[in-house]
Amino acid sequence: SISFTAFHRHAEINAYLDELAKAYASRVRVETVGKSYEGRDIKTITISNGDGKSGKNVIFLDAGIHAREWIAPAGALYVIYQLVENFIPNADLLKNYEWVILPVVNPDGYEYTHTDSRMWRKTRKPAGTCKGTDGNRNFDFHWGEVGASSSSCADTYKGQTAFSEPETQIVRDLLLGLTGRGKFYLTLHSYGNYLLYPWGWTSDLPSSWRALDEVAQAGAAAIKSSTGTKYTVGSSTNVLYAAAGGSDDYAFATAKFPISITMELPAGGTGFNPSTAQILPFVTETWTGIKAMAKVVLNKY
Ligand code: 0X9
Ligand code: ZN
Repeated sequence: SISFTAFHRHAEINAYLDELAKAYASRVRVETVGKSYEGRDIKTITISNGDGKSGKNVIFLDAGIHAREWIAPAGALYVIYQLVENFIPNADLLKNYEWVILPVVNPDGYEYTHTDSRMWRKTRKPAGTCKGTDGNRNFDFHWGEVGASSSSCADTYKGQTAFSEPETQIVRDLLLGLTGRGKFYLTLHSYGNYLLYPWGWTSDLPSSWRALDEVAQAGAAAIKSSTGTKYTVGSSTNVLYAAAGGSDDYAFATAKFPISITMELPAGGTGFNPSTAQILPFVTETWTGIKAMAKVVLNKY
């Protein structure tokens, strides 16, 4: 098991996934899907109900593309913990769906925020005079058109090319591999209590925006009634800002996930650094919202 009273290092997170793969071999598969720039193993966990049926629809969840947003990987771990170690009450969520979860997209940056610089956001690959690319500006959909910097020293650096980073290539390949089966892409960030859907690159709404809005509103309503926490729902551009090259737009437009949502978890009054006492309440209410969104998706697709 894993605790929700501390933020865990990347090696501990990978060890937890491997432990689950051993202990729950019939329902869990852990794969090393590639390596980060600095050579860390990037792992996914695929969770099923163990009925042996293949080709089910998929919910794909990732977190930690932004290094300093520590509550996001914690939220992904809580989803894993619930679906695997608390399977019976959550069995409906796995009846016709598999969940593929990548809890730390950017382990080099995540580790760097633990060892050197708490507010680091980007990957760690050298680029020009500075290090690191904003993974959420590096996807090849309207790449670099808006809300992204061309300066390698900026926090929102778009990268030397689209998909210049091994970490975004890994997410790209996972998403494209799920085209057709992939119905819900959810990417966890912090902070600000937002449930955001495409587009992030234009203020126009996609033609299917009502379906996106229905899912996001269900998440916000469930959280509101559980803890009173308010989430703002809308398109990324319209409720936050325009920023192209995000994983959410790519999953929606290119990998054809019909539902694609960015969830910005709460700050806890301390921005990217909630206290360890806030981890469990935050991830618990996040899970309430994720379950509500997943239920809409699995009834719809
Ligand atoms: O700017 C971002 O990448 C996200 N906010 S954060 O504070 N976590 O950095 C929002 C991304 C919304 N999606 C797109 N703009 N595509
Ligand atoms: Zn972020």
